[in-house]
Amino acid sequence: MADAPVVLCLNPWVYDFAAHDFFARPLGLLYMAGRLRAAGFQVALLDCASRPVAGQSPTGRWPKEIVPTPPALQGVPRRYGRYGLSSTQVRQALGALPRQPEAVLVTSLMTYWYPGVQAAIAVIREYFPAVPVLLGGIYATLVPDHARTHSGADYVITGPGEEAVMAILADLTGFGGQTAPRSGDDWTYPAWDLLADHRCLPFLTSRGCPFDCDYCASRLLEPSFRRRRPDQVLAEIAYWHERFGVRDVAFYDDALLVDAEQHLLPILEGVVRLGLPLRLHTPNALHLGFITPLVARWLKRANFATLRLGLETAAIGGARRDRKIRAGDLERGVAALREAGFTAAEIGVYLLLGLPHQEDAEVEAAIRAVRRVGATPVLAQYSPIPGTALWSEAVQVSRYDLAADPIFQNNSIFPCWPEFSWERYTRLKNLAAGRE
Ligand code: B12
Repeated sequence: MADAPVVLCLNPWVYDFAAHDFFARPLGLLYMAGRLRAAGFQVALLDCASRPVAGQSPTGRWPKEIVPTPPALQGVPRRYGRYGLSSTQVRQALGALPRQPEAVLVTSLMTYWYPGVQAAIAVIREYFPAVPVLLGGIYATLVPDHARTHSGADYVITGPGEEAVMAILADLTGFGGQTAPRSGDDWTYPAWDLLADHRCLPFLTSRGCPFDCDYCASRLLEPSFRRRRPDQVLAEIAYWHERFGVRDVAFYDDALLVDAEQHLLPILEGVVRLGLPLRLHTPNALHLGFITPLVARWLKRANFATLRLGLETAAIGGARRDRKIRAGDLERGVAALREAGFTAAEIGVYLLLGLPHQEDAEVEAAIRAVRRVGATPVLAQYSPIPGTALWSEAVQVSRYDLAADPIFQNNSIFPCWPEFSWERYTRLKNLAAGRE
């Protein structure tokens, strides 16, 4: 295998005003790395957005280094920073690679984190000026023209990148790769073993979402809804548990509970049957309408430690933008979870804040409704996303030229409020936290 081409897979830094590692792992890049390895390439990983491994918590603060605020965001009363490894640590890791890679694969996440992509690619250029850089991921998919012009990558690839990368690498390296051994349902495991940190396994039991909510980009990223077989899911979780003793599994699925009796419940039954000592987490929201008493009991039995439910647009009593919430879903879903033994503190309900034309009264009513039913409101600031149904309204109301620069899609600056207001934000945050 010594002659197989080396591919460096790189997860850039996070550049933002605020960022918290809430089970954040570069799963897309790990999937790419898994596929490349299965095809015979040698793969190295550099995760610039990693945190020190010390300590037990799979979530927490990233080290932050203050960097100059981008000119377009001058005036925002917050400190801009680079989150993750220091520049020296990244340089050391690049210098320590046993040989120059034949190609570098860079992933991307939030559209407005592109300064991290640019910075990472610039460092790669210093070390390996002639090595082709391929960029993919969420930023590359949602704003490809911007990525082509501004990222510094040689290739910008949109959408699920497995097939495209194989073709480009075959072209660049002349290495056809071996046929990847396919599992029964065609999902090669992500190369999670390459991460230094095995505290948390990011996990997908499905790709895509059958819903199409106005604010969400899921359909643009993955047009079809595909699920793995429950036995395959279980086999993968058991595999990682056996190999690394993983305790925390964070599901990234956009629609984990759809058709639960055929999908999630058999998975959870298996987790319980095998006696796997896991804590399960859903940092990405669950659909409230699918939480029946049976589902709630299984979530409890299988030891879900972090539950986030999506109420999202907070339009209690009004029909707005959310294709997946019906009247009564909040009450019924939370009642089922409470009945199953979850406490109010354990049931977090995401409420989107900062939507175009959203009145504070709407958010306040939703916060109170969530508290009343016995759950905990969690405010999630809205990030406008090109290509979504809500985009044109967001562009219209924003005080920034949202389409001109994805930097303005940053949720921390409340791009769809008439102005940034700490006072307004703090008041709603306090209300959500029960500090009225
Ligand atoms: C899991 C998730 C999270 C996790 C963390 C994820 C992480 N790794 O850090 C959590 C829950 C923490 C999170 C938080 C947030 N998220 Co989020 N999240 C997601 C979610 C559901 C899945 C991302 C994922 O890992 N997918 C699985 C992998 C396998 O897919 P992938 O990364 O796209 O990779 C594939 C392709 O892109 C491509 N690819 C990837 N890399 C590469 C590289 C190369 C070279 C190539 C060729 C191809 C390629 O191939 C891969 C395999 O097919 C997406 C929605 C979605 N469906 O994608 C939203 C999403 C990315 N999040 C979004 C938002 C808004 C947020 C929040 C701001 C929400 C909020 N208001 O609080 C926060 C901010 C986070 C922060 N830290 O500050 C938005 C993006 C907004 C934007 N402007 O870009 C999305 C798109 C959801 C939406 N609303 O539409 N998120």
